[in-house]
Amino acid sequence: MKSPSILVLATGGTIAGAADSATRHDYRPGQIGIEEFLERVEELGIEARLTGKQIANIGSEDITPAIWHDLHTCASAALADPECSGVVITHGTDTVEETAFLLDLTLPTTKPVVLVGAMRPITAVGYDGLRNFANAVRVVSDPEAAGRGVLVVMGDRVFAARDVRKSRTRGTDAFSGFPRDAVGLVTPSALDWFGAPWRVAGEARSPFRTDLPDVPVLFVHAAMTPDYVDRLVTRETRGVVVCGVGEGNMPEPVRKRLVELARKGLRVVRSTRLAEGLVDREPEDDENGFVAGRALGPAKARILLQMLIANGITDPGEIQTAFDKP
Ligand code: DAS
Repeated sequence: MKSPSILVLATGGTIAGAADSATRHDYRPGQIGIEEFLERVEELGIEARLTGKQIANIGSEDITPAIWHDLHTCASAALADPECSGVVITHGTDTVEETAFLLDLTLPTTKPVVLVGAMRPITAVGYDGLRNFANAVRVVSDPEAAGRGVLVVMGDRVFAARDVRKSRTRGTDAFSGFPRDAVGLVTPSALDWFGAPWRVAGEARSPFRTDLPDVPVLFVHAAMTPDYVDRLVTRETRGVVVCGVGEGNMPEPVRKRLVELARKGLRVVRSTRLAEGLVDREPEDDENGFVAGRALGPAKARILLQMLIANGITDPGEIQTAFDKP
């Protein structure tokens, strides 16, 4: 059987990061290029044809819509190429969930696309990047991976883009998922899926856009006053994601201010600052003109709201339908 042909798009992060010593805490992300990385991978004896392309070499805290555009363009071309089996994207772990979710919304699901990173730089004792990468190749090589949307592989676990979240600052088990935890378990030689593919339709959920509107996140805390809203919302702002307390709650004066703005056309999505849990619709949302973020945390809720507004979807009911979709 012909070995799979995989495009590897590199963006930097700790998986390509290095320090001056094996035991120092501080290091620099994005220090080696994709060619050098793939030379190291070659020593693993992976049975796949890997072609590398450097898209960026940054810490993922510096990711931009321009980088998302390049990733989307290259991944789309690869997915349309009959010779290509799928795409692996190397990425910093800090914002990998945002890039994965954005691509999950905007790429077709006909072939696997997997994002992968590392929690420890190349020079560190116990570098996890090569194992995570070998696992990612194992996932992309599996025909059963198609139809599961964009995936993230970290710490021998496979997560769906919509569920995945970086939930710890350190350690190789830094990722979790909500509402589903891992959808598969992987090692370089074994892969087990929990359940059947769920995105069988194949087409992208949303056209890709780079002209994303200003949609800030309002982090709610005790003793918050409405002037926080006024400092955040400018004339250009089209939506606000409320990173609320509990089930998307906020102080009454803040709610009142947001209702005034919602009546003038600002789109308001309620999410939660908690690590897990649904934010469901409440009867007042109709009256307020608000949208419930459901299972999406604030970072992903922001991306979905931006993508919807950029594509001309501004009716709160239609926005709610997009948030309700699993
Ligand atoms: N520096 C961070 C980043 O690039 C951390 C990481 O990759 O783990 O996201």
